[in-house]
Amino acid sequence: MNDNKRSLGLAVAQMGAVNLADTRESVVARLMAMMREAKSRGAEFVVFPELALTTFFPRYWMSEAEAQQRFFEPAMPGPATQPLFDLARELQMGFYLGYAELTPEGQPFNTAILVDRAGKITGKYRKIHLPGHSEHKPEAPFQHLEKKFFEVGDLGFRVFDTDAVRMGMCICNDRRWPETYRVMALQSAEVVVLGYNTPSVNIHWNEPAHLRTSTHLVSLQSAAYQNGIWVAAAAKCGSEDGHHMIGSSVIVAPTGEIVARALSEEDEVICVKADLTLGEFFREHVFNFAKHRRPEHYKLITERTGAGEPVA
Ligand code: CDV
Repeated sequence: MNDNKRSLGLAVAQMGAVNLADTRESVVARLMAMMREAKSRGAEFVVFPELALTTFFPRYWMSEAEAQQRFFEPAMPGPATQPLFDLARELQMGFYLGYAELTPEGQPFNTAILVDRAGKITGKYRKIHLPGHSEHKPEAPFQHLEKKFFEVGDLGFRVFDTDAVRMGMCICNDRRWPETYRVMALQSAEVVVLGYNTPSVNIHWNEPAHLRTSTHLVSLQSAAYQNGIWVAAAAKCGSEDGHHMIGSSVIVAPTGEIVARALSEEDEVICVKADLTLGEFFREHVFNFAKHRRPEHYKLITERTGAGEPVA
């Protein structure tokens, strides 16, 4: 028995649909209710979804100006979100929140923040792997306009020491890319948190529906194991004005095992006591980076973007 075990009460607050007609205030009330539930179940940190404050608006064709006026936050916290920060301080609860950020210079980003138990923002991440397209696809059942509405994130994959835990963040599509986690694991991340909105239908090819969930899970499980980290992922899911998105919010241990998984496609809190020493075993042995990595043989990863010819 290791008496020096460090642990974190880690919760994921999955959200059911946020429809176009829903106000920021009603969404924040839902987030606050789940924060209270997470606290009552022993959590010290709760993960909310990507673009948690609004419907997943990149599915709708509109101008950038209209999107920014309706769906972006020029300030964080702002009048509608301040109560969430106040509650975090009252409950001594940290959180991750995804939202559409409009900077004072007018730059639009798909952003996530880390907030500590004092209600202070301790970290910010802007989504790097933006999926979808920028042109109108009138033939598609819906749009995926992240490349139109957001700029590529400019903050890199950083980690943050928040309430004595080293945390990294990413957002939705980032979770499918191994580079995302490895860059954070090389900064000794212990936990990576993320939110997602994954439509059940792929507008680019006739993807079998079950693959949307299985590729989501396999990405998170392999990332957790290969980097010796906890991964906690929060969905916004269910049917938003008739557009269905997958659920299956999970918390994955450094063993690669799913230790908690949402059952519903509604607002639902899942919670574990995460043993932060568990990852050390993997990082000291099979994935001892300092001992076994061979970066001199990984050069193509940073030299090439797309696949090309064999190297001589
Ligand atoms: N919001 C996302 O980034 N969604 C992508 C979809 C488009 C595949 C995802 O990876 O889940």
